[in-house]
Amino acid sequence: MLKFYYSGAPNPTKVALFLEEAGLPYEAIPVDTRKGDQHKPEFLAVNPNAKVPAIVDNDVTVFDSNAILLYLAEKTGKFLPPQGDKVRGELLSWLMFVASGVGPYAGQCVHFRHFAPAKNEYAINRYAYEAQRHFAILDARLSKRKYMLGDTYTIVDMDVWGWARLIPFVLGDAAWPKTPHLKRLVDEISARPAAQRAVALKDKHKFKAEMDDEARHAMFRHMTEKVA
Ligand SMILES: N[C@@H](CCC(=O)N[C@@H](CS)C(=O)NCC(=O)O)C(=O)O
Repeated sequence: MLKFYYSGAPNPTKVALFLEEAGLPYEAIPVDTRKGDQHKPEFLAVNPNAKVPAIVDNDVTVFDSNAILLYLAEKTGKFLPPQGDKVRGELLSWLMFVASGVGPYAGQCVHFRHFAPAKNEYAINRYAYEAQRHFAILDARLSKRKYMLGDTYTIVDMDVWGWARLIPFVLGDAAWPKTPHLKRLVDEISARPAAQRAVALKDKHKFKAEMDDEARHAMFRHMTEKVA
């Protein structure tokens, strides 16, 4: 059975959404990143980048949520747009846009707003600005079409949902009114039974909740290792 290495964080949750939507049987294997499970040799053999999500599907190992979504969609033929080079170009572009822009900027915004040991206004504003800018680009696209690639619900929408549903945590409660079309998509997906099961998956395991010294050591290693 497909092994799914996960936590309740945004990137694993989008893969959980696909697995639930597609009805694929899977074994959920918790990786408690606040306890340092991501650095254990058995997990590094699956993902040398020490991050969730990752999957092992027989002899195929895939890490990075965006790669996993594309792999699973192509394997099952589910949640892909209609055939055609034009829409294939759009699929790849928007997946990479989320992978290289939305995810990293939203993630760094969360880090500097909520977890960095000292308030750094420059870093907070830079990442908030970029996260907001990326979300606004998604919003503009969704102002003209139901889903990211048109009329069909695809892996790009799942990818977008993973981070966009956390906009209040990323940017603050005042952010939602700035991206109403994105909120419309998030609300629609969040209401789906598969999304509710994906979000509830984290409750099947008791993940560590405290962001204490052990968690900071596991997740923010730069705090104890000087590079420059
Ligand atoms: N590009 C990767 C990023 C994965 C990632 O940052 N995962 C986070 C959870 S959302 C993680 O494992 N954090 C633990 C750590 O940084 O130690 C993806 O999209 O899967």
